[in-house]
Amino acid sequence: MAALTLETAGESHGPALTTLVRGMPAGLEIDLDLINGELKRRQGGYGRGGRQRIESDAVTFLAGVRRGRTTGAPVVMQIPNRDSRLDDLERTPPVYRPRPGHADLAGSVKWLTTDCRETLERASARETAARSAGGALARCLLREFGIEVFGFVRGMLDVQTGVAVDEANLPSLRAARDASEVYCPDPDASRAMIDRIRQAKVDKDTAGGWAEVHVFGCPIGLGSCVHFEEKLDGRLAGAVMSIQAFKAVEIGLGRACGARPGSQVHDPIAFDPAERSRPSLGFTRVTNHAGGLEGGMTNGMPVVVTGTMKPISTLLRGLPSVDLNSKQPEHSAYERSDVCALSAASVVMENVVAFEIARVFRTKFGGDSMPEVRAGYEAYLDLARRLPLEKPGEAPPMEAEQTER
Ligand code: EPS
Repeated sequence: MAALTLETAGESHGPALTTLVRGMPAGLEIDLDLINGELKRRQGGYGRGGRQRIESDAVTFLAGVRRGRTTGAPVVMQIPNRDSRLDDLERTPPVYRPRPGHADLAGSVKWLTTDCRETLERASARETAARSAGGALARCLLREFGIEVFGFVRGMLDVQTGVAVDEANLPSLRAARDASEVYCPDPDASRAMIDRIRQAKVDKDTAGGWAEVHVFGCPIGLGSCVHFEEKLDGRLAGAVMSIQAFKAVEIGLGRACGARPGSQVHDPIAFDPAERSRPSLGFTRVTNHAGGLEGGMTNGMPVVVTGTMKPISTLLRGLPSVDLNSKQPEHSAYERSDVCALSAASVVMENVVAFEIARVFRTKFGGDSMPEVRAGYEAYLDLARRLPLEKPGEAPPMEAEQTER
């Protein structure tokens, strides 16, 4: 078994985007509708620009899938760019006036050029289509084990929804979110956000905000408390922070932890035998300030991650900058862009979070094929339910436990 990894490649106006996922077990059924559905959602959201009317994202599998199932070999997916014009100088002229907030300045110096075009094509959030495809593929695996991921827009500027998310109201929340043009399950907040985006457009300005992702059904113990690079909170923070334009990531209570004493932060532990058959093994909490993660591992509560997206750095009215050739003051260049891409970013976030959960899931349960993964998963939960084991490190005989039940 290879570790689950994700790589993407492709320029915004190149011929195609490519996704490479290694480490998927053989025999996983691919839900193409799920993957393409996520790509479609990522293209939408109120405030997107003209590019999305040109593109119609869908994946083609180039390797690793046969007759709708993974083979165990690396999976390669491709998403074509309809607006492919990288080599057309007239349509992609040089850009010498970097946009504050964009990768333009740092990237141009990095690649020793004064043409920001090189950077903007490489740094573009178009790449997130490829990353979302990888995450959606990972969701096909998670779903087999009852792990569900839900992302939405929590707020923008002065608008915040107080909507509560739990497993029981997931279907209705999903329906409400999917009926909202800004992917927020609260209709009043959605209307207010649309107003803010409209106003930003009138002002030739842009808007960001907050997206939130909840993961339900993770077994206790995914991640690590002994290998820093395997800590799930760290992996999630890295994955979310690496989405274009994200400036902050919080787990559970996040920043607010700093303003409370320990007694008002940590989630008291209880045990409910009626919940024993669930992946949380019967351990319950009334609060979930930890956002489902303690010591870098899942603790049986839903994983809750919030990401802050800054407003898009391409403003129609421009911002003070300099010409990289003359070093003289200039207004930053305008390139076709979005006024607000927060809704799309919430879809990306949902899928990158899913990928990180699938990654630690694969690490814990191993196996080369789906039956082996399933056996590993079930054996672990079975042992965990039998705790305390008779001798440390040893499982009690199956029969004894079965009669006890
Ligand atoms: C982006 C600018 C716009 C966005 C693009 C990200 O593209 P273009 O410059 O082609 O108009 O629409 O996002 C996508 C193309 C996408 O699929 O998400 C940028 O500057 O990052």
